[in-house]
Amino acid sequence: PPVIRREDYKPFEWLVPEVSLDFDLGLGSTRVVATLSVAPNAKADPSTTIRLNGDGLEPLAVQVDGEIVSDWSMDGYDLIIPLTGEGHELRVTTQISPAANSALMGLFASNGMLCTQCEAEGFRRITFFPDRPDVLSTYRVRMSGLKAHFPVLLSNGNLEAQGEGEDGTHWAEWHDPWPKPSYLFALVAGDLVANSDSFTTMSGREVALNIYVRDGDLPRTGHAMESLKKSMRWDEKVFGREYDLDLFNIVAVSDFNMGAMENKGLNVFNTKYVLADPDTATDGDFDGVEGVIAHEYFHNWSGNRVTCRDWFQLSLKEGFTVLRDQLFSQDMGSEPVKRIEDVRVLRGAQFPEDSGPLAHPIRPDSYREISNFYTATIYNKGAEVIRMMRSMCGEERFRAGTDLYFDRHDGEAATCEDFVKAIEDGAELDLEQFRLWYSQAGTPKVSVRLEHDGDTATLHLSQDVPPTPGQPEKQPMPIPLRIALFDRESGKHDGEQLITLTKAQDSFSFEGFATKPVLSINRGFSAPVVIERDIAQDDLVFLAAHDDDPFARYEALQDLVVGHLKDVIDGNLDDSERDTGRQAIAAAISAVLDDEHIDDLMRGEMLLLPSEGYLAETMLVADPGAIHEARQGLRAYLGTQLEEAWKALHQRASSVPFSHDAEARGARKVKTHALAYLAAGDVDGVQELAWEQYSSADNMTDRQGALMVLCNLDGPERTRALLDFYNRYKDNALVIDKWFSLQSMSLHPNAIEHVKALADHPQFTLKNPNRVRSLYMGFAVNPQAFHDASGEGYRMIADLILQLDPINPQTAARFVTPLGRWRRIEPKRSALMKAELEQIAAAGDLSRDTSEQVSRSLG
Ligand code: BAL
Ligand code: ZN
Repeated sequence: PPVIRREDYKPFEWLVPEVSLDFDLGLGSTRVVATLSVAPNAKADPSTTIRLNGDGLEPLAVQVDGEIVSDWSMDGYDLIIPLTGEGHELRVTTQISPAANSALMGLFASNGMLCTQCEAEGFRRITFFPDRPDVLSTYRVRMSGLKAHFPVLLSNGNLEAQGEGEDGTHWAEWHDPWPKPSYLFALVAGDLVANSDSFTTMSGREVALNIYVRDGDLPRTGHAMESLKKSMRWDEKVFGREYDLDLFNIVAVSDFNMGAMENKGLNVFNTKYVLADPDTATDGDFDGVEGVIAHEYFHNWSGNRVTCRDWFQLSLKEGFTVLRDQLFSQDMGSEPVKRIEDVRVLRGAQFPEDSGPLAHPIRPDSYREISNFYTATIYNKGAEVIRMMRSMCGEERFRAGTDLYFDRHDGEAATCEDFVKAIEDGAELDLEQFRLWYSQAGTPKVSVRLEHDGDTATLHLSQDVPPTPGQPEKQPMPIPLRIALFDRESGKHDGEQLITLTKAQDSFSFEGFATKPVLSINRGFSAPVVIERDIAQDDLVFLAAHDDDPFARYEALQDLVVGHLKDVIDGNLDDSERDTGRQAIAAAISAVLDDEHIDDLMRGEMLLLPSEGYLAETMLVADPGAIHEARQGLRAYLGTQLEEAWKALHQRASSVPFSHDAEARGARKVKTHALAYLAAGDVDGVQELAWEQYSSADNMTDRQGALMVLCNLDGPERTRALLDFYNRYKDNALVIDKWFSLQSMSLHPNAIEHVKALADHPQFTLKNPNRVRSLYMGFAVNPQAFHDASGEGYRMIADLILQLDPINPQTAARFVTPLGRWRRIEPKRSALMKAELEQIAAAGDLSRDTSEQVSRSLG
């Protein structure tokens, strides 16, 4: 497939101010008549033809200004129509088969309903169109279909007319007054019911809100509706953004590649991010719904009113919107806990991406298939980059910058550079060097050394931005670091400072320290970098107990554990040194358990050991077997060493009655952590305790937590609980997804066999992305099973990719990433991983999605 380059951008030769679409709907066959008003674009080179993108379409009829024409031609899948003069009206008829659309891009069928997904390039699977985000049009949509099959007919904007047709059909006409790119078009037709509510905007306008779901799901939509209203209010208060239509619709669909989609006035959601009640959704699921509802709603300004000029600018809307949803969730719940969770996601998904073969800048320079660039880098690192700007100028000035950005570019298709310039002008912040964060890939490493002499403490910093594919040499970046220097005696500091490292190396001196202070650095994770600090274990213990920045405190404990486990894995410790290290960790964890100044939500974060993936990421070449053994060894030690404390914690937490408040949520979080430690230590009676938690649970958080623990064990309670869970929830697809993933993520020694058997389960299907991810993503992130020394785990993922690619290439390509880590894995496993990638590459007939990821991974 050809490479598309950012530097080749040219505006489209034609404007398309108005589009009218007429759909004759059917699951097996839908006829689409698209009418486009076009006019030459004065800002582009003149052209005597117009290129309309298509993907697998055949033009059944082409009309120009009302006349059938036949001088059109096809260039690959694109339709080329000769055009002269000024304005024209083009009309093209196509016929598509939604039921046959297993890729779930364009118009597809899901459980008898029809639904669209157009971002990034799905609209061209519906009709011929200049399918690029810088072509903005107003849309008028007419659809008709059998009323019995499709009682609800929805599209973007406002419903303008509806009526009954012949032979049991009915029709509806929608009009969206806001010009938009084709990727924001949406249509839904199905048998749906709505949770309806309303919201009064800050200027007093009444907006009707509807969340459409299948009949039985209505009772699980309350949390999504509350989240929507909170998001609308928050965006007014914090960013000054008011909603701009009289109607906001959300539709939940069970077959969906993404989490959700921000189509103008008609968001389409994966059911996973809409449906929640305490019996079927965990606290984490509730947070997921709130965060994704907010994210899609916030896109109405950051994405829809101001959209992207081209797909290289994807982070313009995604990075900014992720930051906005993160800030929202921080305000709705616990700020430090949300920050820790967000950093965990960044480190778990983005850092490995940035240090592997798929590394790319947040504004990429080239791609073959844009679907492959909906990445943690574009989204999560993109958010971190904008968060740094906000930290450097403060909230108020940042708001002045975003106000200017929205004012300046409202109704436009903008670039990342436009955003940076608006922040620069509005917030009065010099971002000249900072622009490197947009162009350079790779996670900077910052080496830190604190020196003390007389009454001066000197901080020596150096940075290294590692080479990444296509970028062998890097320039130093501005790295804003929030720091504090603690007095060892008092446990206090004289205030936090923000220093910015702009050079490869620099030193910063601080006066007035009679004794060497303890350095707390990158507080709040102020920069998305790896800190390599030369720090004594005692100082980490001090910070883990005393740091007043919750993130830095969490980080100190993590670093303490990482340092110890790396020493164990490298064989640096004799038995007694290992015991000393373990004891220091146990003491630090014990202090966390006893600390009355932190709540249970935060305690839960502090009790989580760094993941095996994160540990692997800290090593140049990782041995997954050794990492697993060392980490499990420590968990078992902590389980037995602190047995009484875990039991006491479990008992205390179990006495807190169910509610959604922070105390009860915190209690649920630490309860399962306590159970998991007791299970790791294999203490007497743990299976019974887990069964007790499972069977007495009055909510999914406790039930799933207990089942997760039981899944790792081998005993009758495991089988009993899995069977009970299945029978209890067999009609709820989202909960059955949990049942699949708990087993595929399990530490059970037979996890591979279990996954193979589950692939043949009657409820498993490759057609539903949630189900595929629940079984196989769970497996791919299960280090023990995926990295089984036999290579069987790698083969299973490779086989899956080949089987799934013809069905759903976008989802299949996502599974290449875990195999792409081969260069960073010990030689034996590495060779097995690479061989699987080569096997896939040799298969031929791969989708553009999968072939791009495989060739980058091998390249
Ligand atoms: N725009 C694709 C889905 C999302 O990021 O909201
Ligand atoms: Zn988004």
